[in-house]
Amino acid sequence: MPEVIYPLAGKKVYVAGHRGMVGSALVRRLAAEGCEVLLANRAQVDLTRQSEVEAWMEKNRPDVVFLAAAKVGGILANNTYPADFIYENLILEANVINSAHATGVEKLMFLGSSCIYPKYSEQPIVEESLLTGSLEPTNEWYAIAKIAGIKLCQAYRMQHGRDFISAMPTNLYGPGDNFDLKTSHVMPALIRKAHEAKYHKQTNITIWGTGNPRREFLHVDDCADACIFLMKTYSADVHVNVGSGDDLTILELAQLVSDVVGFKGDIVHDLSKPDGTPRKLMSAQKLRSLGWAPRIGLKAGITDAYESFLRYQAESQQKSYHVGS
Ligand code: GFB
Repeated sequence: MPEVIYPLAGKKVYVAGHRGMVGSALVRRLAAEGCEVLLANRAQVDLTRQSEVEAWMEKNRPDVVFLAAAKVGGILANNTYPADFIYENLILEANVINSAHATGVEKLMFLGSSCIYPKYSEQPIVEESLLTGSLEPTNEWYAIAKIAGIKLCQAYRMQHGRDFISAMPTNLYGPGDNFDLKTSHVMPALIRKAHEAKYHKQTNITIWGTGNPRREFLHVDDCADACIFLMKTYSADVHVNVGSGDDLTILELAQLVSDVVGFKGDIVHDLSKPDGTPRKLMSAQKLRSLGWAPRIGLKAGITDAYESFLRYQAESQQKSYHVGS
C-alpha cells in the first residue's frame, strides 16, 4: 500500500453531484473512511449560480471536495445539446473550483472523462496525449469543458499552491446509471434493450452504428475506490487515467450484455447513428504504478448493473402505479 499523504478520517468531505452515478458511488465508498460527508441538493445550492456556490462553501467550509457534478450523456445527447454540455460543465467547474480556493479547501479532486484525448490518439492513451490533436466532434463541447477543469486545477496549483488534482475515468457503468435510451451511454442502453427484448419475446435488438468502435468500461464502484485512493495518496498537477486497461468492440459488448440478461436473439445495426471515436483505451500504467488496480471484472460488473436496472424498473413501476392510483 503506498503512503497515505492525506488521510480522510475526521475531514469534512463535500461530494458535489452526489445524486449522480459517480457521486453516489463516492458517498457509498466514503462510509469506510471515517470522515463527515457533506451533501447538498440543487434546491440548497445550484452549482451553475456563482453566488449560491460561494455562499454555500463559505457557510459549510469543507476540507475536501470531490467535484463529481457534471452534465453527462451518451453520444447522441452530446451531439444534440452541445451548448448545454459546454456551458453547464464550464460554469459549475469554475464556480466550485474558485470557491474551493476562496474558502481554503485543503484538497479537491476534479473528475473528467476519457473524451478529453484527441480522436486519433495512440493507444493505449497516456496522460501526456492531452492537447496533442483534434477532438472527436460528437463530444468536443463536453471534452473542452473537461479539459478546462483540468487546467483550472493546474492553474490554482501553480498560482495559489492549491492541492487540486484531476482524475479521468473511462466509460463508467453501474448502479445509478441513466437508462433513458435517448440520452444514456451504451452500457445502460444495451441492458435495457436486451431486457425489454427478452421480456417482449422480440427476435432482435438494435445497436447504434457499426458495432466496430472499441470502448473500455469500468464499474463505478471501482472508479470511486480509485478516486479515494488518489485523494489520499496523490498530489501533482498531471491528471491520472482511471480505467480497467481492457477494451472490447460495441458488438462484443452487446453479445456479452445479451448473455448476462438472457436475451438470445439477433443484434442488428442502426447505421444512421454515429460511431464516434473508433477507440479510446486509456493507459492504466500510471494508476497501476501508483498502486491501484480494479477489482470488478466486466461480466460481474454487468450482472450487478443489470440487477440495478431491475431495481430501477421496479421503483419506476411503483411510482407510476402510485401516480395513477
Ligand atoms: O456510450 P456512448 O454513448 O458514448 O456510445 P461514447 C459508445 C458507442 O456505443 C458508440 C454505440 O459507438 C455508439 O454508437 N452504441 C450502440 C450506442 N448502441 C448504442 C445505444 O443504444 N446507445 C448509445 N448511447 N450508444 C461518450 C461521450 O462517448 O462517452 C461523452 O459522448 C463521454 O462525452 C462518455 O465521454 C464517457 O463513448 O461514444
